[in-house]
Amino acid sequence: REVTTKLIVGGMTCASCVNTIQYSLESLPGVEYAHINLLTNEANIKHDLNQVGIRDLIKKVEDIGYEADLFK
Ligand code: 9UX
Repeated sequence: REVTTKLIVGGMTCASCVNTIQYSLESLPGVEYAHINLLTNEANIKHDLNQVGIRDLIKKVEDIGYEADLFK
């Protein structure tokens, strides 16, 4: 099931952070794209819930040194 999840990402300081996070998320099987906005700290991620869940997305961002929470 394809869904788009919005996360709030903390700890991004420069454009390279955006690229790092985008690349890491898009390397996960089941992630179609990760679009990240440095100014709003939002990440919009289209993914297949059967392959990668919201917890997996958050864990990936945290594993590479940033903070992430589900946008509410
Ligand atoms: Mo930019 Mo981000 O120099 O971790 S890559 S701050």
